[in-house]
Amino acid sequence: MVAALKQENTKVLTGSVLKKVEGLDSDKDGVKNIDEINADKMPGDPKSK
Ligand SMILES: [Ca+2]
Repeated sequence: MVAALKQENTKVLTGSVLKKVEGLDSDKDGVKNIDEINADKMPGDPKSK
């Protein structure tokens, strides 16, 4: 997430930043970020999926 924000040169969570990270599994719990977001879970917390 932080890398994607730097890449976009912004600290604002834009749609394009979300698009870049939604296919990733930031917390490595086996569930993609987009699936965690849609399920109202936290993509940065491996205990939340
Ligand atoms: Ca995850």
